Amino acid sequence: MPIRSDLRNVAIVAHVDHGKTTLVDAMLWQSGAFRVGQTVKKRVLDSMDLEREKGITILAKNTAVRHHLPDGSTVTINIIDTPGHADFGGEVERGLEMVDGVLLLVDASEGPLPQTRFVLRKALAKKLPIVVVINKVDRHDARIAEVVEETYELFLDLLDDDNSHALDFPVVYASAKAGRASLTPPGNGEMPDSGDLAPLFATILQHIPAPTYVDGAVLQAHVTNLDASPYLGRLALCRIVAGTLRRSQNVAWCRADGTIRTVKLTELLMTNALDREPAESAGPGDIVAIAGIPEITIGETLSDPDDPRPLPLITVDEPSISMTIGINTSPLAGQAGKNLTARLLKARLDTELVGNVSIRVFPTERPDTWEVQGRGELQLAILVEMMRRESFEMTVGKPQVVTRTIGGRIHEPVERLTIDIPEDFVGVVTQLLGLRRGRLEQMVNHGTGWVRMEYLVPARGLIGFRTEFLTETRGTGLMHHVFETYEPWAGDMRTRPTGSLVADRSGQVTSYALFNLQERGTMFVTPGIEVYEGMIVGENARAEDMDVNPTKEKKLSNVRASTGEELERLVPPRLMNLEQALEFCRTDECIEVTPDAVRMRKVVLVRGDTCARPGPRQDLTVMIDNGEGRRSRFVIYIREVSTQPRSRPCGRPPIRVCIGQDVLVALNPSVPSPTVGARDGVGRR
Ligand SMILES: Nc1nc2c(ncn2[C@@H]2O[C@H](COP(=O)(O)OP(=O)(O)OP(=O)(O)O)[C@@H](O)[C@H]2O)c(=O)[nH]1
Ligand SMILES: [Mg+2]
Repeated sequence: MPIRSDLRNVAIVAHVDHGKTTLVDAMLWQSGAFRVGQTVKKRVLDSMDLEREKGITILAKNTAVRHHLPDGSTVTINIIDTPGHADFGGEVERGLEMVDGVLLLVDASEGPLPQTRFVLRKALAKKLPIVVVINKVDRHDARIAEVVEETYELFLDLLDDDNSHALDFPVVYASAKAGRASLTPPGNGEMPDSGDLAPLFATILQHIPAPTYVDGAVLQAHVTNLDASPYLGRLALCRIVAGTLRRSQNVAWCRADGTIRTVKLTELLMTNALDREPAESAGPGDIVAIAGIPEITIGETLSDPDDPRPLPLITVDEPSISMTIGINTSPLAGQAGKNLTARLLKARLDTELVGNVSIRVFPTERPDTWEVQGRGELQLAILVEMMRRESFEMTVGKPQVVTRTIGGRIHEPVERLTIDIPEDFVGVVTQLLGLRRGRLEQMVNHGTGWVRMEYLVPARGLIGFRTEFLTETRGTGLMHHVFETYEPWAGDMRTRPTGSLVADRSGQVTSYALFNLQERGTMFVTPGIEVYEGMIVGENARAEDMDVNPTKEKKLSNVRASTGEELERLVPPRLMNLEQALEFCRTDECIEVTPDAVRMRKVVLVRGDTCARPGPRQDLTVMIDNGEGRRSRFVIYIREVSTQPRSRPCGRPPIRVCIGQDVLVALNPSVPSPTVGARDGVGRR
């Protein structure tokens, strides 16, 4: 078969922060993409605002470097930079569709971590050749030989007999930051012996195969990513699998739903460093961007109109976390954002679906709320954050795991969690994870005072775990997790041990009220801000919720007193960002997100002591009194309602309710306790 010896397509994959984007920078510099002295931002491919803010890659991006060989010829290397965070794993899976080999980066100090395992598994499943790059060899705590050993072990763990040849992977040692690489291991913390990345380029050319093709084959181009240009509209990024694609050509657009239409391309672009440049034609193996088909989506194929041959659609792992996104229903709605209606919200979620293959959107019982499923909390939080910046206002529900019924039993997602902590904290962390039904898989003591533990934990247990983990390890612990498998429902699990302080009226927070309330727990609000009934203003030190009045004013009297002392003693509030709020809230709580505020609130805001009239599938919040004055708030969702005639004057039929996921309680109105009072405002006595 003929090959495109002037071309290589390679993806860079790794765990988060192991230096992928930095390595792409170094490769661009070395190949002369920038002028000497030109100011180029660090991690130039992380071009989105949120990416620069958070310092992580969110979307996979491609670039092309021209590598000059000693004989004067040039090889184009298309590089796909992928995100390392587990929540964006869908981007990696898609990126692998475009390439013929991968660079697997491993941090010389941290070694392989959960996402290294995930991406390696995906690359091996596609039978892609792998070049291992041990990066950051300059780190003072580098342990190069051990990390190479651990990488071999990871390969052994993931390989089966028929692909054991993948063990012969080449290893390159690099410092992406310094733009240097070598084929022999440098000393720990020292620089690679070569002054530049030449050994890395040589290894890529030698080990990553050039694309092959069949002469005269029918055109097949696979759409693997989308982008937009202000002038050309939607761009589809395609890998040409076979044949030749020409500018302004008519192609058969083989759609995801099976239909085929002939369309005319308006533009054909090829990447050069950071720019896309117009091209006349592109051949097999090339990665191109095309314009002219506004509704094209990922996974579709462009083919020959006379003989269309669609390629298989791209499949990625199923989502494991879901949350609801609906219009803002709080009393303060409409004050900050411009996009408020359900129609706009739905349209925005639909656009997200087009470019983001790893999320799903489903309708709920409410016409103004949708269930959005994704890979993890961060992915969903980023979506909400982006919408917020586009002037949307929303109500966001607590993240939940996506369960599945397998063989008649409910199964839940389980994550592989890797933790690095100082030895002293092994006890507390074991205890924390025990409560969350974690199973210890492996524990390694590096002998440096740090311990690495590997757990399998139900994903449910990790929602809200990070804050507690950081508190318990005094901020020193590191944790990473990635989806592993589905397992039978593990049973009940303890969630947040504390209750909420809930505002019982609307108004402005006063420092006088806060001064009295701060003894009860941690406050989330500062004096002067607007609150409403049902809004969460703090965390109660006790387990139950408490209604409080944060707007109380000091009674004025004729006696002069200094208030200065009180102001000084006001404890600074804990101001929560979106991710912290998502971790904090419980099932009967949700979050109001507007362009300028994140407020936590109860799902049902107004408390009324009314009798419940259960309608079909109606959620309600009840207060259950334990008889000693302690009241707990539950959200109940009615699974079954008896159809008995209403004989009693109160007309309360016995209802079977399901609290949370799996506790079934029969509430019989003839039994005086527990007292049930609904907060949903229906069915007044
Ligand atoms: N000491 C040292 N630091 C490095 C090296 N390469 C990258 N870093 C640092 O590692 C951090 C993460 O680098 P990135 O390039 O953003 O990592 P990434 O793999 O692209 O991260 P994600 O895309 O978020 O997964 C940055 O602070 C870099 O400066 C290296 O060779 N040596
Ligand atoms: Mg990156």
